[in-house]
Amino acid sequence: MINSKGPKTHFRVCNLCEAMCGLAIQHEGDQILSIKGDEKDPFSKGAICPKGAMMGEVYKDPDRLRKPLKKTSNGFVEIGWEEAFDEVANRLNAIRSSHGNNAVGIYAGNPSVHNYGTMLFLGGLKKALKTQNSFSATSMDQLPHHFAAYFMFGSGMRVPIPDIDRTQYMIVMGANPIASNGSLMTAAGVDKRLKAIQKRGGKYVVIDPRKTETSKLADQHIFIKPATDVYFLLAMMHLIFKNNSIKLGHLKQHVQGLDDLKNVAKSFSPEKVTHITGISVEDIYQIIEEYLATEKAVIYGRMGVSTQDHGGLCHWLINVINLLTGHLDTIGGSMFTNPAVPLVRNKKGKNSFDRWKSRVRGLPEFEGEIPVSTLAEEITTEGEGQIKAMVINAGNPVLSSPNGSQLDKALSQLDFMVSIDIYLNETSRQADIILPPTTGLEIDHYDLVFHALAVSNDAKFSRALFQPKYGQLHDWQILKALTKRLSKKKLSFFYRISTPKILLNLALLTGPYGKFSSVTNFFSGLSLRKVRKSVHGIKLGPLSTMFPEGLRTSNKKIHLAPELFLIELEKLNLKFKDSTTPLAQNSFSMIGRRHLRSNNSWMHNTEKLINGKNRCTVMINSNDAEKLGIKNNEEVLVKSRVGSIKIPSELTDSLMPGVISIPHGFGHHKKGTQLKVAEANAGVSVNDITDDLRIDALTGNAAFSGQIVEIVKL
Ligand SMILES: Nc1nc2c(c(=O)[nH]1)N[C@H]1C(S)=C(S)[C@@H](COP(=O)(O)OP(=O)(O)OC[C@H]3O[C@@H](n4cnc5c(=O)[nH]c(N)nc54)[C@H](O)[C@@H]3O)O[C@H]1N2
Ligand SMILES: Nc1nc2c(c(=O)[nH]1)N[C@H]1C(S)=C(S)[C@@H](COP(=O)(O)OP(=O)(O)OC[C@H]3O[C@@H](n4cnc5c(=O)[nH]c(N)nc54)[C@H](O)[C@@H]3O)O[C@H]1N2
Ligand code: SF4
Ligand SMILES: [Mo]
Repeated sequence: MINSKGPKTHFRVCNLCEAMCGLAIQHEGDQILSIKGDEKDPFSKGAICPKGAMMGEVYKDPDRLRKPLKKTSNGFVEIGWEEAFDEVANRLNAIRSSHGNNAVGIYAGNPSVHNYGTMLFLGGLKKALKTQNSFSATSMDQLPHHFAAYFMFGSGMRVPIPDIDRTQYMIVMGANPIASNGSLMTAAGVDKRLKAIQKRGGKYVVIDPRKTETSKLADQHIFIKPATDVYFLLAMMHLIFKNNSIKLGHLKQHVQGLDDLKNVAKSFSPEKVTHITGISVEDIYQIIEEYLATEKAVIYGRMGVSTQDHGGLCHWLINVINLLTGHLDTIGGSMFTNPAVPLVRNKKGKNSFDRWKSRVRGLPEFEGEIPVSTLAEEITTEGEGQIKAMVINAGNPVLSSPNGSQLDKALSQLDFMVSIDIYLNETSRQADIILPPTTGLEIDHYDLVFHALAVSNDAKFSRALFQPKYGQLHDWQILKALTKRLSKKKLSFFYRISTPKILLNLALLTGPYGKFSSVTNFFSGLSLRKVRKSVHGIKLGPLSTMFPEGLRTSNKKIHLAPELFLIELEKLNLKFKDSTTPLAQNSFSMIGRRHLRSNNSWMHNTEKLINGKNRCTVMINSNDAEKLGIKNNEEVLVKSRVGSIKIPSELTDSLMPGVISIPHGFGHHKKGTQLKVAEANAGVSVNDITDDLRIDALTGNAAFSGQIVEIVKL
């Protein structure tokens, strides 16, 4: 609550990315005077990045929507909330009655997981919709992590996190935490944490096709050809078995499938994989020797090894290698969190794989969702179960999903679309109704997801700094209002009275730190009241050993060699040649990149953040550019099967020869949006050339990295 008498400091956590930085916000009334890192936050210790400092800009942004919009023949007009909810419910219910439940699809974008209200109330809406056509950003992001966790440990949320604060040797593959601030490794101030490894005499090594911000500070950087990590990991496993370096430690009695693993890596010696990966035999031996010789060591793989052809195999192999060598569930290795609100429930989860398939391409469902790469075809392919309407929650898939321009066209063909979004942007412009929630400084917050993916166990609750104006509603209130209107069953009394705070309190009380006393019949321990009182956050302790108790497989064993993974590996084995055909001179393998001053597709509206140099460029290795006669900052055409974009070049020596890099989230020039992004910063969308047919065959995850594209000098 704000009190306008004199400056005050409000403490909260930044929910823009995964890092969970504590913020200290000085304000007078609703004037923000400064936003700094909260030095007293025991987790983030004062860390902040330029995005967190811009939360006030998002709050004030005049382009942000405050009232529901309805599309008319004269463009969008403001309408009241009740009218908007009724219109959405009537249209969706009519479509469901004539075409069935699957005719309504739902997509949840990235900010959904950064909002506890959405996390607690989106499930209800999905249940009410009863559709098999549920999509999210997960299947163009971290799906392989969940997939490997589900098949190996029995729960998709039992995802191992690198114990960065205690490790002595960290292999970073396909992640650039110094720009991204870390992912599936919530670690505010990650730069300091990486430097601390070096200060205590350890090392960190980066394996990446680009010498990134993270690589530049590393002890060693090794180039790898995009999407060939699986071969490097197989070579590691090959040597582990060959040298008999298996150390199962406390997990010895709790694994199955060790014998099945023995043979799989036989044909992948370092000598055999060197050409395909571009990593020298010496480098492969050196990395493996150092990793094996260090007691506290860990392999950490992220985006670059997730969104590529073999993302599923990569994350499985990373877990397997960490485990076989005594680096899983051990201090300084890859560990598991014990958050105050557990996402892994006590009982073994229900079967969550292949209960249905996507209609057109036949891809299996995983944890209730089908891959987002199939969304456009599910809308445009006629037949029973065709998607006729979409609910899009906090997502901008026109810019973020592969072959975004195809999806843009598909969305325009829908009978009805509703977006729950704070902007009229590239995706929501296709909606018939836009429902704009509060965001950022206007919401209470508790990181349900990222406490569960953090490098230590902590709890922190943030109160809203500003109360909603203009009759705005929170995300959860919008979701609840829609659920009430769309549910065919009578909703329980508890659901009707529940709020995020009630649910959070209950989850904390029944969680591992909330104690129930059978004497007093009362809960003691951690409650929402206690967490709220500690405005800087509460430390609950370091990561600790979780297995075998933490296993959720039915036989309480770790499944080292799940059948699906072995079958996929066998296919890889059959295709494997230890050489690659050289690419034509103007063909390149494409990767992405993130910049500290941008956040996927939607913070480009914050002028102060994005101003300055145009960051939407195609980076090309200087020698490659010279061969093609391309100069720095020259507009070139980049072409793929699905389309082409014109984009300025940025010559660099930081890219591996034969590789180009283009960031995603740009392309803000589309007609019909209400954004003020300056022309110079609007850029183009790389996802107009990424191919929706390129997926990781095992998981269905989008394969952005390693797509072959052509560069044409104009
Ligand atoms: N080529 C390529 N494509 C990629 C990636 C890549 O590396 N390369 N990365 C992928 C990854 S990892 C991800 S996570 C996806 C992201 O994909 P998306 O989630 O589809 O895209 P975002 O850019 O995060 O868009 C978020 C949307 O939510 C809205 N929003 C912001 N805050 C709120 C809020 O509080 N409430 C509501 N209701 N809406 C809000 C924004 O206005 C915006 O429209 O992109 C993926 N796409
Ligand atoms: N500033 C900023 N921070 C963000 C975001 C943002 O847009 N901007 N987005 C947030 C989101 S949604 C996510 S998911 C996280 C992602 O966080 P990270 O996982 O750290 O993702 P990236 O920064 O994209 O780093 C991926 C790295 O993989 C490398 N790479 C690409 N292909 C390959 C390959 O085939 N093999 C190997 N070994 N490496 C490869 C790239 O060069 C790049 O350095 O970041 C989050 N944080
Ligand atoms: S690193 Fe992430 S959590 Fe920290 S201030 Fe920046 S955007 Fe916010
Ligand atoms: Mo992401």
